[in-house]
Amino acid sequence: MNQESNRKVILKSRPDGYPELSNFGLVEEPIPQPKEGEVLIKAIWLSLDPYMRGRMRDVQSYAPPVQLGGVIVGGVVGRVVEARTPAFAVGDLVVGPLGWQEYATSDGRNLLPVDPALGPLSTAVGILGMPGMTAYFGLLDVGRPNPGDTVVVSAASGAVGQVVGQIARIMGCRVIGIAGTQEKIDYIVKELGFDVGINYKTDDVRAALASACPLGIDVYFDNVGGDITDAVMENLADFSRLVICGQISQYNLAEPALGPRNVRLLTTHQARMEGFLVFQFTARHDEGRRRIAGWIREGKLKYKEDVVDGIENAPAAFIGMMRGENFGKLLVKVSQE
Ligand code: NAP
Ligand code: FER
Repeated sequence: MNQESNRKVILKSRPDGYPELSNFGLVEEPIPQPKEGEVLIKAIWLSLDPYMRGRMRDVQSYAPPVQLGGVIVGGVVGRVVEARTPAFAVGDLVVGPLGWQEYATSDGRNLLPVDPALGPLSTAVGILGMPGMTAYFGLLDVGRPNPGDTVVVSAASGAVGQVVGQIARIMGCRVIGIAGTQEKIDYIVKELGFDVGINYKTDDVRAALASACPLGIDVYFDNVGGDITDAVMENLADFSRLVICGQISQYNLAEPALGPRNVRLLTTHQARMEGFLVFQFTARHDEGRRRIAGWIREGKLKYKEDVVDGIENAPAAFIGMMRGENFGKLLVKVSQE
């Protein structure tokens, strides 16, 4: 590779349904020069996350869409390689929304320091970063599990789901995970200690939930939506909490699917359904990070990462995640630490 260039992945066209390689472009440009007051950062780890699919649509949500020809958004752990501000020094490790590229400049306002003592650098965009905070605050603050509760989580082996299930176990809950392959089911049950795993591609999810949750489901942490969520709603306990974290089964549909079709069951069970964004808890992320790092140190919490090498492979890896091909937190290793 030519060390004097910056390779970046841009949005060439907006996906119609599932994203395809032709929606992405790889361009090579000179490394950007930091202005006075800015730093230049060399990316080490790029996080690939489902929310990026939403930003590829021409729709305003909590954030604006990626422009055609623009670099795709993404969280990055990197190292400061040039500093034109006293606020940073060359060698500093930082995390921020720097996008799918090898180098980026920043005025520092969107950067946070990374403490390498808390864990490997990659965890700053994984279990100690956005997905870990999503699991921690979504489960504890929105789901409010009590000891002895039955907790169900979908996309259970993924970046968020694997953490949700393990924290629920730490809180003294029974945990049922739903995932898409036997290998993922074996992992969450045998390695992570989930009580039951349900393979939604081969099992009858309704029947499996009814048999695994005879007293009903107290907390559902929803990462997927669609028919899995309908099946959960048919097995609720009274006063249950449905945490709407994500709806990945809907992200690649040209038209949204009908549903949920049984909202009346929220009335029957006096249940509460609540959406949340990880950012609403930003002021408390240090608390989440400290507790998660503590559980990892005590051996109570494990995490699995799925690493792809090279920025040029980010599009294929992202497309794969939308099809369930990732196994754990999906990361791109952009350069050596
Ligand atoms: P992930 O679980 O590591 O990867 C996505 C997984 O979703 C895939 O591996 C696949 O696993 C599953 N999946 C894909 N298509 C599916 C379908 N049609 N039906 C059922 N499962 C499907 O991703 P993540 O980063 O942890 O994100 C999980 C969810 O959390 C996403 O919905 C995401 O949007 C949401 N999220 C929300 C927030 C927030 O602030 N609210 C923050 C972060 C993430 P299987 O093989 O098991 O199908
Ligand atoms: C995500 C899915 C959806 C996410 C954010 C959203 C931060 C927000 C969607 C919207 O505002 O429409 O994984 O992660």
